[in-house]
Amino acid sequence: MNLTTLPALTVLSDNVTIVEQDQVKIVRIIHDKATAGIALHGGHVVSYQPAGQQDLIWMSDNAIFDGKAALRGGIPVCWPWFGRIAAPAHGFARTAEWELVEHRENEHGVIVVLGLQPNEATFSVWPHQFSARLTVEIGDSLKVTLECENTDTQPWVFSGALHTYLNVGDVRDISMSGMGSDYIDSLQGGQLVQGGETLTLTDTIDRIYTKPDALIKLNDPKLNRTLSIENHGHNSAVLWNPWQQGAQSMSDMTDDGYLSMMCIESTLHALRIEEGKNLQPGEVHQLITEISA
Ligand code: TA6
Repeated sequence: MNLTTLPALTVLSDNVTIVEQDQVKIVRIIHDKATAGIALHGGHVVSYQPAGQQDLIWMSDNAIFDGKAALRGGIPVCWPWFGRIAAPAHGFARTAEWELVEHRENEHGVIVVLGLQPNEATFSVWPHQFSARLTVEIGDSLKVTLECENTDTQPWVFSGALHTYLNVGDVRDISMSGMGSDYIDSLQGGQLVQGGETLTLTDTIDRIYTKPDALIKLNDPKLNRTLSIENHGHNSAVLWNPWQQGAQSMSDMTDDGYLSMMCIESTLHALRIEEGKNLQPGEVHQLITEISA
């Protein structure tokens, strides 16, 4: 996503400005190392472009920036659950309004921290006290840390994902490794399957890899680069591409949008809401993804 042409609404520092795409405010970072954008709507990274590279992050040409819908593309923050095990799908964090908490910069890059606190809307779908922080480190790599703290007096359970849409030259040409061989196939009713160690694609995929390495690699011959995706605090890696039929069914994706994206997600997966990770009062969990070319 090209953010450089948007006029600055607020200048926060030499490297950090606030811009607006339709109804969505975006923290824009322009630094010698990289340009990037993080929407306050959803705490959603919409772009990360290291100097001299094409964007590592894919955004749909038809993404809806109305300040209500979840953005199609970028890094949706799925929390406090992943998937359709409760409503709304993928939790409320990706459609909530996050607050800019702080920004810092030096010659190595910029760090932006957003925060999300409970309110009436979150409480109506998930009656728990929490504090969430999203730390986005922009430099030679993009590191995103979702930290959630149980500020309640009772334990609660959660799941989630950093649902990264990676920008690729042609999804039919890429190969991936490091996701392991065992996966739950969401397209086959949750069947457990054992696949190969390297993956190439010819059709739609929606898989929860249950024993991924910390480092997943995506080789992209068309863009002549290899992406590294290093995840922590997860229990699985979800790989998703809707392919043509899926893209056609989504109003916020162009029919051929699936060709230039691949989702590799740092995921804390749970089959049922009550099977999520338990967090005691005062306890903190970090879910991390770090992406570089
Ligand atoms: O992470 C994969 C997935 O859960 C798929 O099942 C697919 O539906 C995708 O996320 C997108 O979900 P969304 O709610 O953003 O349309």
